[in-house]
Amino acid sequence: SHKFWGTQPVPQFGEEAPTGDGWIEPPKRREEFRQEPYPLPKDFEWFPIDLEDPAQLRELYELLSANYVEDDDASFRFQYSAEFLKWALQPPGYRKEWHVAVRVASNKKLVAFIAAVPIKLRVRDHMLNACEVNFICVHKKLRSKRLAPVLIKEVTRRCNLGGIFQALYTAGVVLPTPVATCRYYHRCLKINKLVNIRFVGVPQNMTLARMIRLNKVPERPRLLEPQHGLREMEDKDIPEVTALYEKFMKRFDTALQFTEEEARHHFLSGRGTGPSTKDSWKTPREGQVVWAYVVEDPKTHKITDFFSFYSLPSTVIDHPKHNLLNAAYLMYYATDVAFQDGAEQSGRLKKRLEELIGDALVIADQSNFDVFNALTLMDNCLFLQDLKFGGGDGMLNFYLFNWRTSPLAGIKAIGDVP
Ligand code: YNC
Ligand code: MG
Repeated sequence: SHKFWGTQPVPQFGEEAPTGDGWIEPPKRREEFRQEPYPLPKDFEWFPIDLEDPAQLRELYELLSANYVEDDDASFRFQYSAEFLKWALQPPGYRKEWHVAVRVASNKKLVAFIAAVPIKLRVRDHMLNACEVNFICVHKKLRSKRLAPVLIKEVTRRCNLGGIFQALYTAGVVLPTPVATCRYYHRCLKINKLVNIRFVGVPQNMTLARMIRLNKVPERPRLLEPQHGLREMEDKDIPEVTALYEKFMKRFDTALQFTEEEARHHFLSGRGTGPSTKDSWKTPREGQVVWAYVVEDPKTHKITDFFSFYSLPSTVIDHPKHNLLNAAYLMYYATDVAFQDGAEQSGRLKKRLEELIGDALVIADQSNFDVFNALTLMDNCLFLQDLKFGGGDGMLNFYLFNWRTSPLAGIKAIGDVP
């Protein structure tokens, strides 16, 4: 029943579990791929969008703001900022020709988009030079006309011409065939507003006042006290952070691999402008997309832990008072407690992660986020429940293109909090 996905090099539903890991279609030489862009329906043309041009970046922002992902009952729609789009689409080594746009030939209006960025992905013991595909969007008026398969084939062709044959992508919808499925969890911060916009309801046996009290977070990050050593991540931390990240992520079946340059991009380049002040943890910078903190051991000056989160607001659709839901999303974190013998079994890892992510919640709360979101992956299931995250309706499916592997229990603890 999947007219398009049935033709693609992805595991099909009902196929036998693979016995080994590897490609589905073998790599080919550049000359063997189609050299010209796929044809578009008449009236449309491919457009080499240039995100360095503020006007074109603005057009992309507007297309996505009005037409990108909504929740199931069309109450909220992602509103990626222009700064976020630049940060996500221009990592080190990005290729401009992998930002694929479609516009109406007559009036040049932007109506569809898809993008790939280069990544280095470890799946079990294979290192893949791959790409991550994201931001597929077709204008609402052009839906169900089979434009999406053309976008996907075109971005695939361009990646193939660049010598890339595997991809990672995520989607809320179920397609053939997820390698992992995670659930979204939400830590409510601004209860009044979240109830007001119906992001959450007040449970039967609860009052609003009690709900507010139960969800209150401290006013100051606990680890910010000098004896603990929490501070904003700085450029000089990047070598240690990159090494700590890599060692921490070895514990999982799959992970992105970052060079120092890439880590610098992911953790520091989205930080916006403006000085780093003592109070910067409660005053976001102009255009800030990413928040990144380290714990520096006050005695040894070693970086022992870090965490990061990013800002991704959603439009509140058709609400008289509020038009924006300010959401923070947990990104990467690591702690050297994980390398101590028996840290997981003894509960020491859980305790440390509760301290770290608990402080991330305080910083997000002070920076005026309404909600803090996290997925059931990595070690998140250790702290979600006790830090008062609640399970949401949203699921996120992870997919690999042209790579076979058995299901990744390694995007760890898939499924619900125990
Ligand atoms: C989706 N999200 O199943 P079949 S996530 C992939 N990802 O094909 P039409 C999708 N495929 O089932 P529409 C998909 N959603 O017949 C639908 N499809 O085989 C498949 N929404 O095409 C669908 N963004 O053009 C069906 O559908 C075929 O007009 C139908 O367009 C779909 O970015 C879409 O949710 C999603 O803008 C563009 O609904 C549109 O509905 C829309 O008739 C709102 O398409 C925004 C939205 C999805 C966000 C994301 C990840 C994208 C991954 C794409 C796959 C990449 C593969 C790897 C390529 C590189 C390889 C290398 C090397
Ligand atoms: Mg379509």
